[in-house]
Amino acid sequence: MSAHSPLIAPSILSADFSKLGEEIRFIDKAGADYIHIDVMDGHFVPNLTIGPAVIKALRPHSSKIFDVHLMISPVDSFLKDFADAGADIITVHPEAGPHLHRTIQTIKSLGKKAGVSLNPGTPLSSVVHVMDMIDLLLIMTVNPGFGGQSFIPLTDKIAEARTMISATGRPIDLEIDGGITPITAKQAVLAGANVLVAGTSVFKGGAEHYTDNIRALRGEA
Ligand code: S6P
Ligand code: MG
Repeated sequence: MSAHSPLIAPSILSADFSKLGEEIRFIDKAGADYIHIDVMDGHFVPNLTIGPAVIKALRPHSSKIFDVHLMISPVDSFLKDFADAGADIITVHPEAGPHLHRTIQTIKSLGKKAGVSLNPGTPLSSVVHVMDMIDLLLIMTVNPGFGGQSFIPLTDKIAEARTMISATGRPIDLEIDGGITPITAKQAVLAGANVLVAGTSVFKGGAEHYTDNIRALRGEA
């Protein structure tokens, strides 16, 4: 593994939902660093997925970091439910509530790591005043809602985000989500990403391919 080898966060949106516990055990064993869980409400994004009860049921299946990406609005009233369910990192979008700073304060007060996710059209300026609080900055490289979309090459935005993170001197993850393949993974890492979310590219081919798929995203294939 090279010094610049990224952490891989498989998105279970592309897993077989009829056996999610088993799928999580497989990706844990295959070398996943974080387990990325996409929560959608059919309102903030045009799709519905899973909620805290499912996350709670999945928690015993892996001790890896549960990286919970909330695409729901309003988000504040659900933060405690996701913390109690076993999320380790809780990521919100700035548009998901009226007071981003307060939302992050709440996540931290629940003892969880806080992330902020920026849609392709949402500027980095949205997070300038919370950089001293967050643990993860998620740059979306698709418009959220569905797996399997094509990577939007926002490499300048990723590089600028890396500069902002370096300026803080804090260990903030720079995570990229959407359309990550071995090719786009390389572009994202070169631009400064250190965590890659991938659904389609991790789960393709079934469980016997998960280890190789993850290795390919790390640039090890
Ligand atoms: C994209 C979704 C993302 C997910 C996604 C990535 O709409 O909202 O947040 O993490 O599952 O999937 P893929 O197939 O692009 O790797
Ligand atoms: Mg996601």
